[in-house]
Amino acid sequence: MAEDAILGYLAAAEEIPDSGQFASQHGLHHSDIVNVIKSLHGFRYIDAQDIKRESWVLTDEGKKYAAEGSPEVQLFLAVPQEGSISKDELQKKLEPSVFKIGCSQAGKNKWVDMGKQVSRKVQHVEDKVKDLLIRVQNGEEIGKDDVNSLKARKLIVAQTWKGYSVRKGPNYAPKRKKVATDLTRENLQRGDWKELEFKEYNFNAKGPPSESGHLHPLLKVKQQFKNIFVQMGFEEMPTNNFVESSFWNFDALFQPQQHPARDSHDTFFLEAPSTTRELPEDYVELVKRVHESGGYGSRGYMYDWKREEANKNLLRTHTTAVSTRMLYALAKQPFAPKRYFSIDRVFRNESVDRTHLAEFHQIEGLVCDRKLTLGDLIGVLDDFFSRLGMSKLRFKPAYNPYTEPSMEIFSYHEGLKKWVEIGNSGMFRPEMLLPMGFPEDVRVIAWGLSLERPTMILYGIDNIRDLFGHKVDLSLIKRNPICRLGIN
Ligand code: FB9
Repeated sequence: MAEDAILGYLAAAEEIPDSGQFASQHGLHHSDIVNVIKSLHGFRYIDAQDIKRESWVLTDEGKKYAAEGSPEVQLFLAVPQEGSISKDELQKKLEPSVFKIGCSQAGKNKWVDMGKQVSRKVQHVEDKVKDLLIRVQNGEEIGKDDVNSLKARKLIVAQTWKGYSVRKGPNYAPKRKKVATDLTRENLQRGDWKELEFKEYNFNAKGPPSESGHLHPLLKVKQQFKNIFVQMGFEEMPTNNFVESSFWNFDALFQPQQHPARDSHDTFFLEAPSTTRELPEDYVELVKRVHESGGYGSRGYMYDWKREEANKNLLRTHTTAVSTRMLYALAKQPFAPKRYFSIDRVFRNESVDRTHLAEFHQIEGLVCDRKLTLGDLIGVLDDFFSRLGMSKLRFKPAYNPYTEPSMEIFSYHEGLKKWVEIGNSGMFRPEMLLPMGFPEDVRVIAWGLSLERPTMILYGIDNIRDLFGHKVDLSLIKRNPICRLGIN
C-alpha cells in the first residue's frame, strides 16, 4: 500500500519533497509512510532525508476557546447591551476560569467597565482570538505578534513535525524485489538462486543475548578476597559445616558458658540433633579445667563448667569455630607456622535491620607463628587492607572473649568521606591455645570482617535485602558489573 505508493510515485517523479503532504495527498497515515520510508531506505531502494517543520498546535484550553469563543468575548456577550449587570450575577453566568480570564482580557481591551456593576463600553467586538486559534488549527500561518500573544496565554504550543524528503536510492525499483535471506536446497534444486537477490549480511548484527549463569555479587567479591588471601600465602580452611557444637564454637575459644552470646537470644540452637556425638575427651578435660580454674598463668572463670552445655549443637555464630578446629589439629602436629583464612556463612539470632540479616558471610584470617606481636597483627592488617584499597587504618581497643588484646579496625573511606569500621581483630588468648598443646611461644593473631558490608558499599546497595535473600531482584544479579575492590 504505502510502499507501492512511494515506489510507484518515484517511477515518474524525481522526488517526494515532503512525506507529510504525500501522506495526506494519498490519504495515508504519515506514521505508516515513515515506517515504509525507513525500511526502503534500509534496503537502499530510496534515499530519505530528514525534514523538520516547526508548527503550532492548540492546547486543550486553546481548543476550548476555538470551539466556544474566547473568554473575553463570552464575558462581553454576557453583559447586557444596555444598562449593567452586577459582577456576582455575571459570575454566575460564566465558568470560573472563563469569568476570571474574561474580566482581565475584556478589561484590558476596554470592552467593559468593571465595577460592582459591569456595563459595556463598546457596542460590538470581534473574537480575534477565536479566529486566530481556528486558523492555527487549520495549519495556516499567523503573524509573529499573534503567535506570541496566544503563546503567552498558553493557548498554543510549538510542535516539531518530522518528515522526510525522498529520492530514488541505488537499489531503486518500482516494486520491492523479494530478497532471499537464505540459500535453501530448494533454491539449488530449482536453480532460481541465479535470479534471486540475497539480503546483505549484517555482520554487525548482535546475536541473541546468550542466557548464561551469573555470579552473585557476593561471590564476585568473595573471589577477590580469596585471591588476596592466597596471594598473601594463606590457605583456605574447610567451612562446609554450618552446624557446630557449642564446644568448638564457644568453649574451645575460652568463651564462658554464661556469656550472653551463648543463649538462644543470640544463637540458633538445634532441636535435632540437639547434641554433638563426639569430642576429643582429653582436650575437653583441659578446656573444662581452664574455664573452671585457669592454669597457664590464668585464673580461669572459676565456675562449674557443664559438659552438656558444650555438647549443644548450634548454627555456628562465627567462622572462628572453624579456626578453633584447625588450630587444634595444627597443634597436634610438630609446630610449623601457618596462615589460614575462611569465608563462609555464620548465623546470629539478631534483630534484622537494613544492614543485618540472621546470617552473613564472615571473612577471617589468622597467622600462627612463634613470638608474634601486636605489631605483627597491625602489619598483616595493613598489608591485607591496603590490597583492598584501604590504606589509612586506625585501631580502637575492643573486647572479645577469645582474644586479648583486641582491636576494632577503622579505615577512612574516600568515597563515603568518613571513617568506616571495617572489622575486628586480636591475639588469641593462651587459655585457648595452650590447652590445644601449642608450644609456649606460639602466638596466633587473627581478624575478621563481613563480606556483605564491602559488597554493599562497592555495589552501592544500601539495604541488605536487595543484596541477599528472596527479595533480590534477579536482574541485579544479571546486570551487575564486576566491582574491583581497591579501585575507588
Ligand atoms: O565488615 C565490617 N565492616 C566493613 C568491612 C569492609 C568494608 O569494605 C568497604 C569497601 C570499603 C566496609 C565495612 N564489619 C564487621 C564492621 C561493621 O560492619 C560491623 O558493624 C558489623 N560486623 C559484623 C558483625 O556484626 C555483628 C562486621 C561483621 C564482623 C565483625 C567482626 C568479625 C567478623 C565479622 C570478627 C572477628 C574476629 C576477631 C578476632 C579474631 C578473629 C575474628
